[in-house]
Amino acid sequence: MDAQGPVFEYKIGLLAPSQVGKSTLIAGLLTEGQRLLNRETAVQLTAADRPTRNRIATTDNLVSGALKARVFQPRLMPSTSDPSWFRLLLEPRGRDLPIRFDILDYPGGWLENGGESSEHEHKWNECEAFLADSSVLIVPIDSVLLMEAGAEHAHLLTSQLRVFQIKQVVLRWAKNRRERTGEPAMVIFCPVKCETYLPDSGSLQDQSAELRHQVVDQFSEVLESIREAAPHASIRYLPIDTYGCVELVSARWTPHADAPGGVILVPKYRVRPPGTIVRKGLDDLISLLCRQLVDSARMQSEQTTAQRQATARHSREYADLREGFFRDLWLKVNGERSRRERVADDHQERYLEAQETTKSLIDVLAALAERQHGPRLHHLS
Ligand SMILES: Nc1nc2c(ncn2[C@@H]2O[C@H](COP(=O)(O)OP(=O)(O)O)[C@@H](O)[C@H]2O)c(=O)[nH]1
Ligand SMILES: [Mg+2]
Repeated sequence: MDAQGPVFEYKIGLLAPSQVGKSTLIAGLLTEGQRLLNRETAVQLTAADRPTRNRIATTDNLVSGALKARVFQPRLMPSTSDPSWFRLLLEPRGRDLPIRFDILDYPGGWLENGGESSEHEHKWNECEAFLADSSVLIVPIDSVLLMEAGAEHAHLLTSQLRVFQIKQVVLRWAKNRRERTGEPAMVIFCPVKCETYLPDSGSLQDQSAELRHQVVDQFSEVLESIREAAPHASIRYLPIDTYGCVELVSARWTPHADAPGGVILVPKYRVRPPGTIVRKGLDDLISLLCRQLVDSARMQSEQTTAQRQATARHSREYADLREGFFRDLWLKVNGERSRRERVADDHQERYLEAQETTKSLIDVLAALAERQHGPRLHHLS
């Protein structure tokens, strides 16, 4: 908290190798967040700075344009080349009470092998520190890879999903969280590119159970590590379509020198007319994040309120303290008594401010809690 009012800040980390859909997911999060929150609830979501606004606009234009032109290629988005921080503000309407969350995007290749140069390695170390310190970890998972690998290539899945690398980061995060049990701790497993497998995106077949089974199977050791190292952490499963209006036509294994096993799975899509984005699951992701972060802000604010209440009581007692006739007279004459009273008034005011903040956050939580989540969200612990 500072002089301009309370600012609550949280970190959100994404964990996925390259080309899974991290950058698209972040851009979709703000676009969808604005649509959802501006319509439904007592809070609004905005980009906190210009770089965030610009990056989201670029991604949104690129994706919408390609879909309108019906040219959807799997490698449409330019690869992320540097770490970038997306800063979003969640604000209760009409109140100066911003909750800021920073989302880190980085080249997925760094998670795979730490980068190719010492400069990359240095930057990746910074990213790892951010990830370890995040309140929430989102793990986007390539559904096409999980579902279309086929028996012949099934043995490549674990290495292509980079399960080991993800487990390393998650372990460090979990140990960190265990030391700070008063802070939020949540991991969300988000299969992406799952338009073809879930019936609510227009797919004729329902393979949602199989998709979930595959995720739990492939990431079972990661799940175990979290439960062991940070038992208080919540684990959620939430499949997401960032496009929704595309359909998988085929997926073929093609030679690729850098990939584990020397091959990658290349999907081909068809755009469903009229080519407008129908995002799925992102609304639940936003609700999850908002509730988790507002709830943490509430806990933090309650602590501050309690501390300030104690301070206010203490300074009031000191201001009212009688120290004997002559001493009291002296305190009055030299202005010390009124100085103590001013301090006590000041502390009382700061206490009331914190109490007001807590109350506002509780109101926001109540508003957020009214929204029911969709059928895609599941608890994994
Ligand atoms: N079908 C489908 N493709 C997606 C989805 N999200 C991302 N993609 C594709 O995956 C590619 C990689 O996405 P990107 O966000 O750049 O991944 P990053 O490397 O993890 O940041 C993009 O070019 C998109 O074509 C999705 O929800 N559905
Ligand atoms: Mg990227």
